Amino acid sequence: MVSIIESGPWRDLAARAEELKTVRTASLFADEGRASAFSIEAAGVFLDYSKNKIDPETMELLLGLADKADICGAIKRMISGDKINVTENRSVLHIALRDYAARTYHVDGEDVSQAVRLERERMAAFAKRFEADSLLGYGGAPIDTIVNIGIGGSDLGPLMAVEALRPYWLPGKRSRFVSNVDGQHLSDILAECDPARTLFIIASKTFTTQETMTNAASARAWFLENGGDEETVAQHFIALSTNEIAVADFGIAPENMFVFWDWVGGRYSMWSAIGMAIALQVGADNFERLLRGAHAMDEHFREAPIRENLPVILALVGIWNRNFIGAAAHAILPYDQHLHRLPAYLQQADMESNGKSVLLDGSRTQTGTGPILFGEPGTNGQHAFYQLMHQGTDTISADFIAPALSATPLADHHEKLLANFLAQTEALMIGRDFKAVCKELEALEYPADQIEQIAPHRVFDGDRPTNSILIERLTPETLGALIAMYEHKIFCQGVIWGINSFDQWGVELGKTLAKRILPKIANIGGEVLPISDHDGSTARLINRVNTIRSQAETD
Ligand code: G6Q
Repeated sequence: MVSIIESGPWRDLAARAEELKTVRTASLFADEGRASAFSIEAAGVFLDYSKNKIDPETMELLLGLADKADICGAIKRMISGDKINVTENRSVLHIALRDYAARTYHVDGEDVSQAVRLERERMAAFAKRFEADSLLGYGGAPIDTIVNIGIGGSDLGPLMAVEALRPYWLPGKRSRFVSNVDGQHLSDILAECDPARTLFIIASKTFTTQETMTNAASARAWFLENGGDEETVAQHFIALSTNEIAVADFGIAPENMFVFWDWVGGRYSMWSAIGMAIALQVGADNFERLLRGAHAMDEHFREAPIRENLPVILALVGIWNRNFIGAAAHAILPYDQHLHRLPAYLQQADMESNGKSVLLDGSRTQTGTGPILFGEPGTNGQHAFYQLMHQGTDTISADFIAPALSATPLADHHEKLLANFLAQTEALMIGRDFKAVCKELEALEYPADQIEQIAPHRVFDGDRPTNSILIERLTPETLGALIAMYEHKIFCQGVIWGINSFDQWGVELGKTLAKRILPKIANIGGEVLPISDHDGSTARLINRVNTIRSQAETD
């Protein structure tokens, strides 16, 4: 496989980046049409990417790169069910889960659309029963609390969306999420639950994940010890999974299982049965609105030419910043408190998808791939890590995301939030040079020697690349469109880098080693066994842990 970095567009982009080194992004706004030329809108999402150091020539080169990587062909291969996840020999068809255009999707020649529709209907029917208070617990009272037990892709999407859609929560219903194998996570949540009114959702694609199975078993034991019995488990436990045998082995009947399929990647699964917690917390109709929002972005993604294609453009700007401007980290900064789990969600979506060093043909990549993602809601981040973004030694690119209207307005809070959203991208681009700082300090009548001392610390280099992503308000539709936009962006970047965005072998080694170590951890007050076959550091740490545990008192 010829690496993309050997291609003409890649080399030309590298040369263009050199030429632009001495150009200030702000100066590019001499072209009055820049902001409108470098903006694009689709499915209720408006993207302004004009505060990146790009010009029309750069954009043409980036579009040439997309052509060279055959983005259009790759999109077609994905939606036609080709097994583009080559290392797991799987199709990648999360868009089928939210198709409302009556399209058909095929895996191994078999139409999967009908199965998707049926499962969507089963989910909606179940959610409607919950909403109508007709899901009853063992004592006859309606279930009002759901506890989603899952991790990674079986946790982050539902959790993020439930938080984002808080204004749509059904009154009197609440949801909790348990992911960590740390027993404190489950215990803390169980302490808030009434077993007679709680539904446990065991969300696991494989139904073998250690954390989830451990939490599920402990939740079941707690239920049985606190009023439930084997007969009433069926009223209080449902499973979301692809593994019917393991679900049955756990004791959950087929009618309490909602299925999805191996062509739905874990981190792309919130649109499937894995979204059950969302459907229960905001209602089946709002869950459908979420899926329809994603579908609208999908329609745009598959139909729009690449130069008018929002996810493609976002991907290209990201490639430019990552590979040619040198931004190895990318911040996700939602100016909406309800999106507070979006950075964590996208961290998985992006870093697990594109955190790869090997190309599809098995050779090592010669260029940077997925950036480090991090973020916090604005304005909180401004009082924490933005310092480094403004004045640190590394360039960090960022997506600033905001709704123009608040879902729950309060006094002038939203105006202040928006002012900060707008000011930060301006500040990051314009910066403040030494002369301007001196002038300011002179106006404040600072003595000359102090100005000399202080001024360098107050200089902002500027030219920090940002995207501004604006939506009218955060609704199920705009949330769906936003997430679909990011999914497609990640996919396009993976295509250009020539990597498989849909496997995650990098999480395997740690899991295997944890299994090996588990039997060596001493019981409280138990015997310490000699540790061998580990590196010196790990062996010593195990010994130290075991010494503490063996000397501790049992409760
Ligand atoms: C996502 C990953 C991973 C997965 C979890 C949970 O793409 O595959 O985060 O979602 O490991 O897996 P299960 O759903 O199988 O428990």
